[in-house]
Amino acid sequence: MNKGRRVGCSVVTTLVVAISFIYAVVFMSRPALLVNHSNALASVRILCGAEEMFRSGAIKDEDGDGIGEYGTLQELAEVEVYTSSDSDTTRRLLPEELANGQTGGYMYEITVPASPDLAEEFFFITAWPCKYGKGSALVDDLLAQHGVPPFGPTGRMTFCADQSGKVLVADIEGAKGRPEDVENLDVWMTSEEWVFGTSSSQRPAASERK
Ligand SMILES: [Ca+2]
Repeated sequence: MNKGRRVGCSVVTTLVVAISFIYAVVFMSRPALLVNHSNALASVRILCGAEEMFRSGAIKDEDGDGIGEYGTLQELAEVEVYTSSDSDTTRRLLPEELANGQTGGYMYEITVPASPDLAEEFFFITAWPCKYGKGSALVDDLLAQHGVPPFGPTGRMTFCADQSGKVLVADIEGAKGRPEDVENLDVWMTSEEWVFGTSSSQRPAASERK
């Protein structure tokens, strides 16, 4: 009788642990993924601003026409700026991890046309999750504290932006964004639509989104 009760208690304890783990994975992890998404959106915006600074400063002007070209991530990463107008101290234009193309569970890539004429007008940024899914970054954080490699996804959404400065967001199963993909209005939302949850029927027409 006692043995049966102990077995019963063991089963209940196992169930409680399992339910707690599932709860942690499904619910508590969401804020962690939201943090990754939020950081990725902010980082794409930082890169858009860095591109405008890079171009307006004509840091790269391969055709020598006085009009700057947009830069790749590596070119942006090499730029140093003064910390203030009356200081000789400089810092990198981009945070080091972002300059390396991977931070906060996301990877980053900037594409610039090879032709200087076109590189004066166009760039394309994309950020995509290192590991796609809807699960837990929080659990990975906890495991990492005990030296266990991460196993869970780091993000769900892919982000894109171009010289317009508008950031588009979509769940494309972890793929990196491509310029030809962002034409698909059924998939991509503007960052404002994504953040505020605007329904597709309220989306602006294609011409207004460009
Ligand atoms: Ca030029």
